[in-house]
Amino acid sequence: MSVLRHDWQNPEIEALLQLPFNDLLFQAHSVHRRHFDPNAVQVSTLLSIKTGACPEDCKYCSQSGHYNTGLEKEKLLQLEKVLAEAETAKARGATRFCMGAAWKHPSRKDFPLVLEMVKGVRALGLETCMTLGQLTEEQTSALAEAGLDYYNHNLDTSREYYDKIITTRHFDERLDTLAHVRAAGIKVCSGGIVGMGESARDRVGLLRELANLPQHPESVPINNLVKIKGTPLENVEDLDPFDFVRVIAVARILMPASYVRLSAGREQMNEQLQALCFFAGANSIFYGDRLLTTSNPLASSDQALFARLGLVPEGSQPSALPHQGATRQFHDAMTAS
Ligand code: SAM
Ligand code: DTB
Ligand code: SF4
Repeated sequence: MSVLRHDWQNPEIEALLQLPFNDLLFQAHSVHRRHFDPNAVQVSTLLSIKTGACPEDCKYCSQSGHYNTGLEKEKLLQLEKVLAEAETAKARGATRFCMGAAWKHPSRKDFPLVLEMVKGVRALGLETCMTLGQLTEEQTSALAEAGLDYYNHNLDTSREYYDKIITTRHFDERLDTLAHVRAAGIKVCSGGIVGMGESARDRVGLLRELANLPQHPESVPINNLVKIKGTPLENVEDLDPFDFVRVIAVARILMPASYVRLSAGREQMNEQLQALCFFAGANSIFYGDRLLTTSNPLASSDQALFARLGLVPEGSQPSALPHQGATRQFHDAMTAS
């Protein structure tokens, strides 16, 4: 096992990002194998529990009230609807259910229902994750008491690039919420987005901030920007796909024991690119036809990809089973409902 470091410096990370591609992938994959079963992938399903009209101005987001993206807004969903979606996700083979709300922070009025959602989803035997924006210490403790397993709160980009992307909040406020989450004993899910016109130096900065947190996030989602019509980033230049793989690989090396999630943007990737990401150390995905407001690969395409690559969803059956059998079970579970 590698030692977990929290003192990474920019030049070291820059050097990793610039390694010849094969050297970088070999190093990342070696680290990956030392810490994880290289053929197991954690599978989460996402649901938007409150959609659109967000007061924040994140330039990438379909849900910001500052841009005209044509998105239909929705109030906070009813508990029954959320539980029904969670049951479907479970029947299809997901082990974690992630609920996202387009809020700057949860309101006093909505918070009790959010707590009920955590309890209800947990009672179904799923891990729970929420992403609700900024939290106070009191709210964080209440979520912990309700049994929340993970809180997703992304740093999104480097400190230096932050105000080019979001002006309605500060980078340090994100760190404050992450500290509350950690202190309350909830597992941390924090990552970022690439392909927003940032420089390689910004990618280094984002990765350094994540790796130098007092404790590495248990889960690190790496999102490739999904370009949304009507947002300021709708026409930003595509990131070289190999540079995306490099970010995954460096996240794996810096945070060897964390799950690295190949997150938004998979629909725009071919299977070969996704396979490279898995080789580079990605071991978690969002599974299901929708992310929050945009589409994700069809469940059937992911089943086929897993089968072709001999990947197995973590936690859905004993890992001792031969891959083909295990993959068939995953397929059966995923197509059951
Ligand atoms: N409102 C809360 C917040 O921002 O913390 C939670 C929901 S927000 C939609 C969760 C994350 O989704 C963002 O931090 C961002 O990383 C990711 N995201 C949003 N829009 C995206 C897009 N168009 N492409 C890629 N990732 C995106
Ligand atoms: C994360 O890092 N990515 C997810 C989840 N955490 C909440 C969200 C991706 C959103 C992609 C754009 C959309 O569907 O609106
Ligand atoms: Fe709101 Fe979150 Fe979208 Fe930013 S990323 S506009 S905070 S929903």
